[in-house]
Amino acid sequence: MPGLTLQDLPQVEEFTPDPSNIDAVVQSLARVGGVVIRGLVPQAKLDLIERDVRPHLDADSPWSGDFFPPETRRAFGLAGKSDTFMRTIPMDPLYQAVCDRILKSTYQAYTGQKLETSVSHPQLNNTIVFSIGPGARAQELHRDDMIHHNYLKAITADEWTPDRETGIGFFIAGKKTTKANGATRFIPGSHLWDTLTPPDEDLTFYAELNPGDAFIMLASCYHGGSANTTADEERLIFSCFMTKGYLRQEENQYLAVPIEKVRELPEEMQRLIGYRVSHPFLGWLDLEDPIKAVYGKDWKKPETSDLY
Ligand SMILES: O=C(O)CCC(=O)C(=O)O
Ligand SMILES: [Fe+2]
Repeated sequence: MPGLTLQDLPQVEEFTPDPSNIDAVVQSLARVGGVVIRGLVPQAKLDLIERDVRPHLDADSPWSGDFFPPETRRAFGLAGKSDTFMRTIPMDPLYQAVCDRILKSTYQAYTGQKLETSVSHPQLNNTIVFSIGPGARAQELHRDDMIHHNYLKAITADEWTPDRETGIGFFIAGKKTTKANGATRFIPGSHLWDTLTPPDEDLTFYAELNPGDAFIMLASCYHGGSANTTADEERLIFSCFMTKGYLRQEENQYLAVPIEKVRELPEEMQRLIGYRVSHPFLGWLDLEDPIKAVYGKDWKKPETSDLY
């Protein structure tokens, strides 16, 4: 975007996690593409999540490609590894409300002369904990909606509608994140750009967060992890994405979470990670609700199977 500076772009807004902020958060995402939520997760919860994930971070080995710097350690498949992570991050009520507003899809289609209305609920796309150590270089700016081949045309903020979006990211600071230790940077308003407009490093805003603060971002925004230029600070981020119910999940939940672990989860979480039909007709098992795989022979077949 030649000639533009960060001042010309929409200003990033901050909110508290109060549920009454949902409308304002959605409006802000529509205009800016990213919002900061202050004070979402208390320190005691962060400590519990860290205790669950630290052994997995320690066991991770350096990434061999160049998408992540080698100083990055990650933990994945969190639905099978940390109940506190799942309840606190993906299932956060404000985040879920935002995902419902933007990613829930209602579709109408004729079957014969009958107009059927089907609802597809958002589902978990991925779970990642990042620990990024001193000396890590910056990650290239990218849009996570590339995974879904989401070609977009340039529009104005007034023209934005939720159907443009394929995913919403949620990044919670497990430790203080600053520009110096590699805070996620993103280009405000870049969700309104044409997909084939390249990113511009001069237009980035750094989402600097205190422990427990959150950054919510549309997957269509240019963003990336930044360089950790400190001598001794770890940047610890607890993250997930949600996606539309009819798109393929980035992290394969059916393989990432052993079925024995899935059986231990509350039904709400089983549904969230993908054990549900996206209406109409997507994801069935024997033309029935895939949750039957979780309950095995204890599963009670409903009287009428509704796949619309
Ligand atoms: O490290 C970060 O803050 C962001 C990471 C990221 O964007 C990614 O891995 O896709
Ligand atoms: Fe990303």
